[in-house]
Amino acid sequence: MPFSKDFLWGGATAANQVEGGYNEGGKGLSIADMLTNGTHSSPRIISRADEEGCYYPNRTASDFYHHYEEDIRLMGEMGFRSYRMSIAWTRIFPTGEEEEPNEEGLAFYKRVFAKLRENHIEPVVTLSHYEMPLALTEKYNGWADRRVIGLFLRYAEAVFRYFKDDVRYWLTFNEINCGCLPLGNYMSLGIRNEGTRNFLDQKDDVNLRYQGLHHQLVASALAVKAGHAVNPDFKIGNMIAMMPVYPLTCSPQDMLLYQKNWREMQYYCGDVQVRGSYPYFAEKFWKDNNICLNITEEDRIALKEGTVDFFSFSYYQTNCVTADPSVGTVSGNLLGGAKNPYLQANEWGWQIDPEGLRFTLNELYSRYQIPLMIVENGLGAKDVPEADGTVHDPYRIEYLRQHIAAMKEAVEEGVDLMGYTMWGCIDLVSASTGEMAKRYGFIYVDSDDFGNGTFARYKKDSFYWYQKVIASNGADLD
Ligand code: BGP
Repeated sequence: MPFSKDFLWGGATAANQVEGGYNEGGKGLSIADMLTNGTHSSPRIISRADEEGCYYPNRTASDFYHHYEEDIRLMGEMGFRSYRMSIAWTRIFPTGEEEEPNEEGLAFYKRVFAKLRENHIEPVVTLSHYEMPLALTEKYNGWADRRVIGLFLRYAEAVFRYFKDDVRYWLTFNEINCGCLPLGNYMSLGIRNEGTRNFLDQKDDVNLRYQGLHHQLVASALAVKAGHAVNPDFKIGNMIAMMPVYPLTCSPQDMLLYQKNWREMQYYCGDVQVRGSYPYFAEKFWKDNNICLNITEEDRIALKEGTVDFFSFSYYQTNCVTADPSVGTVSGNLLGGAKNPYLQANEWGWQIDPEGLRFTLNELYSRYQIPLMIVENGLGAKDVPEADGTVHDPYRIEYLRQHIAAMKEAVEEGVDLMGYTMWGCIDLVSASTGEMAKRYGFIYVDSDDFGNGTFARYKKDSFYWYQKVIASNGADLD
């Protein structure tokens, strides 16, 4: 078998999309708590005040906060060896500026980690997954302000110390390269420029955004260093949204566009986090885009000293790039692109491409030569439960089967892959649309887009399928 016997098979979620309990246990408001629900055709609204007639789905989410024991037991039943989750910064430092951490928040995660241990599941913990304290957005305009680096470190060090013996695998920022896109202003960087309301169409100050991203990259590096000082056995990774593109044709123009996209979207952040400095093409990129960054000597040292132990990424789909403006477009995770005539898309227009995962694994491994981990991959679909709660989801099984088969090929080719955590292992709120109806889980949660339902959990067909995959260590994909 290509997979090692300790391969980290599992699932992934994020606090803001699964926990709920947004005002319990001393938790402060996060930026995700201020997002209304939307759909594929009507965007989420970023709203400072609670607006009449609006629903804020992340506040209730899947109510993991009250169901974590049952949820982890179900993960254990599937045979999970790992569970990628995030800690909500606002449960530990409600406004981000308290001197001492919130004991109740620490205690909640302590119970979660104990339950995981009981079920022989290794936590893989993201420090920041799209939910910084709202207070930091309001006071500092999020990561635009350098002072947020220190506040983040205070939080990171508190959880590193407190969970020193509970967690071994950490990720710093979820999809940090989301800051390379205007969409990343609010969701990833907590920046809300005057006049922004529409989540998909934000006011953008490109210079401020890249400065904010620089602050995050420095904070990530400082956190890696701080984590290793707390426990030298910690394995700390980065997390990149892989949004691979192909040239639509073999025209040299398309080929150059393809290379430009890989540099600016896929490699810009990873190069800093793995190699410890900005890549050679950054200077020209900044110049072309009128970006003038404040990078101090201390920043450069921090980046050098805080390189990651492993490289983790999300992968859902691929797109094409072309110099021909008449070609039709499709959506994608964070970024859409030109339609690929060889691929089918899901209901939200994301093009399904298992071979692209094999390609991506090889590209990343040949560039970085450090262990890789796939920490998000999965299919969002509208599941229709039977009267007794059973869900037949052959489409999900097929998607996962093909992606795991592609991953296996890459491992056979020599890629060093540590693990695979399927995204949204339990149904949760979609980040892009705020819908519950865009379901990813092996476990169905009885709740609709407005939080109506019993929140009872049901096993889908894919639950039993994944159980077999893990038990056979990836040999049985039928
Ligand atoms: C990634 C995010 C996740 C998750 C996933 C699926 O970009 O890291 O938080 O939500 O995409 O996207 P969506 O929820 O929009 O379907």
